[in-house]
Amino acid sequence: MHQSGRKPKLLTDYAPPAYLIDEVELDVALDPKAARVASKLKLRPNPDLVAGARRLALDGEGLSLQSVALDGIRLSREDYALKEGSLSIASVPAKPFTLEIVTLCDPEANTALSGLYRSNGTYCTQCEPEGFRRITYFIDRPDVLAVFTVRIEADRVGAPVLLSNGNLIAQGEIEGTGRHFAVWHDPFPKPSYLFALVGGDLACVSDSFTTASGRKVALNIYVEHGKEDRCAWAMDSLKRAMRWDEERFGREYDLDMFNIVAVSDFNMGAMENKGLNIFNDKLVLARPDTASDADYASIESVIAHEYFHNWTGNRVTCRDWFQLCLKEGLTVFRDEEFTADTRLGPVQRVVDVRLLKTHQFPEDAGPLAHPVRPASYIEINNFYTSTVYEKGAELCRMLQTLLGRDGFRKGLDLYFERHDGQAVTVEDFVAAMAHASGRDLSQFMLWYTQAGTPELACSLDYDVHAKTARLAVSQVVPPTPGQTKKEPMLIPLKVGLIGANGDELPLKLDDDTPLAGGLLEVTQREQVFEFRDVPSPPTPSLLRGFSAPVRLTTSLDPGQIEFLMLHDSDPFNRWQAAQTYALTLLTAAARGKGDRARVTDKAAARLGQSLGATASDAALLPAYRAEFLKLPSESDIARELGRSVDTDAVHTARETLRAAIGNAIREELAGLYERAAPSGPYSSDPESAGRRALRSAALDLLVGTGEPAELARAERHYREAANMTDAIAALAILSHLESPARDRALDDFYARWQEEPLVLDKWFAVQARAARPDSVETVQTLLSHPKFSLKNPNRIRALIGSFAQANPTGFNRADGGGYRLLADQALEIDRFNPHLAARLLGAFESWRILEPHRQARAKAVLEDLAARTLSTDSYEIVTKTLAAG
Ligand code: 0A1
Ligand code: ZN
Repeated sequence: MHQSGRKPKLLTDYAPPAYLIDEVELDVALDPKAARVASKLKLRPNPDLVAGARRLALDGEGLSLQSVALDGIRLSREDYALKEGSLSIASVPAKPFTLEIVTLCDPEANTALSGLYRSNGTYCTQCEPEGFRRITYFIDRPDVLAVFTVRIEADRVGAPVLLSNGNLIAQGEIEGTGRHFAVWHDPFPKPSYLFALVGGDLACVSDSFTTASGRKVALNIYVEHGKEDRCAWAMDSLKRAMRWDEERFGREYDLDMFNIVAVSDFNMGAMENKGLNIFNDKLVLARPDTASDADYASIESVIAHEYFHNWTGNRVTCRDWFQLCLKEGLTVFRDEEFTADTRLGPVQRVVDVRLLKTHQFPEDAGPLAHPVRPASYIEINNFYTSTVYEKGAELCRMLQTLLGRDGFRKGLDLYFERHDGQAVTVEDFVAAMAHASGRDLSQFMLWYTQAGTPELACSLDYDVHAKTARLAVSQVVPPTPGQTKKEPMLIPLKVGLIGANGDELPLKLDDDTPLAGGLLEVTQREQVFEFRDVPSPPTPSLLRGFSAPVRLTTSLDPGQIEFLMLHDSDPFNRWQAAQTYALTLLTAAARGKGDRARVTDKAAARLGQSLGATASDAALLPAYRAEFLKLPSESDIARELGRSVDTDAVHTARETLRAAIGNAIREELAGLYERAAPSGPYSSDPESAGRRALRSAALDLLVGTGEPAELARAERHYREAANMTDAIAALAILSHLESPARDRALDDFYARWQEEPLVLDKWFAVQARAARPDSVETVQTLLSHPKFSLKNPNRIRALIGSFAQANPTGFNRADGGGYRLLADQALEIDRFNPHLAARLLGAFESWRILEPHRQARAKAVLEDLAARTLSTDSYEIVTKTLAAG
């Protein structure tokens, strides 16, 4: 590995490109081992730069160069230099010129799945962030925008379908060769990372969409033959997303055609290439018997996410990769809003915050913490993180909270008006928001540059005589790697004061106008807000709707939390109160030893009663009620403990509370379970999905009692399941147990689904996640299962990823066996797919919060990894994970 490739790149080193490329003509002859790419580039010196040295450098990786010609004249070997990673031409004209380059690449040998590769025989591409340079020599950076025309030719039988970005402008046979061609033209200038090409023998499901202005757009989803009956949900989601973006943000689709291709080998979820989205098939294919409600939900949000990128990412793109959150944070925010508006309402916030806390909070608290806009990176592939995506979305949400929905929309309109067709920065985005609203957002910019989750402490004092309630707020942003000193942030803090009878009290600060929306703006390290005319001692509801991504501590006592859990009118905070109450019991139990490790039956019963009351309240949405029955996860408890975590003690604490609640409200849960039984055929609508979620959550608590009758209920649930949601829910519950019922269900599932890769992934995943003493051995054995293969990323993630990321007791087993297993597998995967290996190694990020014994085991394995030959990707993760102390 070149040491130079390991030098951090810095945001402050940004310099505009010396040359621009206005037009690209690509001629791609597909071949499994030697795909020939002829490119014709129209270049010109960047007019924004003072004329300097006329040296041109193009990026290229793993290419076999056949020829280079400048303005029609073939260059000889002395005219250019070829180093690993670049092709440079010492002297080029000071005016526009044409470069023609012919290269070969080997799609079949491309196991990194970046550039042009094959998935089950289909040719496909992945160019974000730096894959285009593995297809041809180019100025492969997002601020070089060109108009692409692409001719593809391939064997007619092997690849009857030929696709690229934009609109199809020609196609035909190449007589006497058995080959054919297609020509695609994309009128919108785009950076190379949005290029895509597909060639294969695929089936197509078609539909159409008429835009608000009356243009008809052809919609196509391409899948492997035989999978056509699993595309309806993706297509439906796409059409709803297109309509919603018109209605909510005034954004219309802009080409005549929108194509989606599902492939089975893909490093991530999906990719927003202009007019030709390429998807991991897991995020397209769904049928009630093969996909769960969770799969339906992911498909809907990722289809929407990639579609929304057409404006936030493609029409307006990023100047450089440090600005990744500009497109990702904003697009995640948009897809979250889409699901909230059209499907889940307030439940969406619970789902999003749970995800944020599970993945982003640990990242922000650990050695890999980085600002939403990082200032340096070694390998950009490592920055497709929860901080950039999910925390990035929270920043957009805070802007919307601060400016109001209309203000945010005006800001976004101005952003599109100013920057359509440009590659821009976070500053440009925030400036549009500031100008449209007339607000100074300079303090807000700290959210993009300071890493770490702010800690917000709130306490409320009531003065009976003055009838005032004083809310004292203080904020601390903890130090993170490379950032020891932090400035106070602008934190939107939504609050409410609740009277003893459950009524909302008016919020009056200095004058008589009640505080709009309960929104306070915290801007200083210490601040006091005094509410006047408060008739009686109130219970404060703080950080409503999770109005900022902070860790909140309050002075609330258990009685007040219990009160909020039953009476808060803010649905998010009502749910949060239940979680907080449970977490207080769980952390106390996990910290204790021996008898103190027990959750008292009395406390558990109280919690159970409150949870049961909400879960049974038919006036609430079933999906919302289900969220109450889901106890905090083991990773929630570990995060809350923050240090000296013993994952076995965490597991025991949670199992104890689960059993105690199950016993305390068993009858109520059984009643809920019965009442939520399915009626009629499967439907993915939120009401039906919510009922299934409620029923499974009740089942989980019932089985937690250990009663044989409840185990039998779970087995029945599995046997009678008429859809994948119910089958997998029962299988997951059974998977943790030591019982013939578990083995029967697993065997049955395997027998039924062994030939369906996406469903079989669930079988691997459910076993990898099972919290059992032998889980390391189980995973080890499954690694040699005939159906396991390191060839397919979904299979790797299902087994190894699920184990490392979703099985805290197994992965953190006290003898270090889980760490060793992950390290060995990651080392092997690193040789052929560094991006995937590095992502798996991210599972070590929280090792410093463990108790000393486990820490020592993890450290030894990490040090061993650091001493091996690693890809740049894995090197960055391993060294940073070890470094910060
Ligand atoms: N832009 C895509 C995510 C993505 C990133 C990298 C990839 O390959 C290395 C693929 C997809 C999205 O946000 O959906
Ligand atoms: Zn995205």
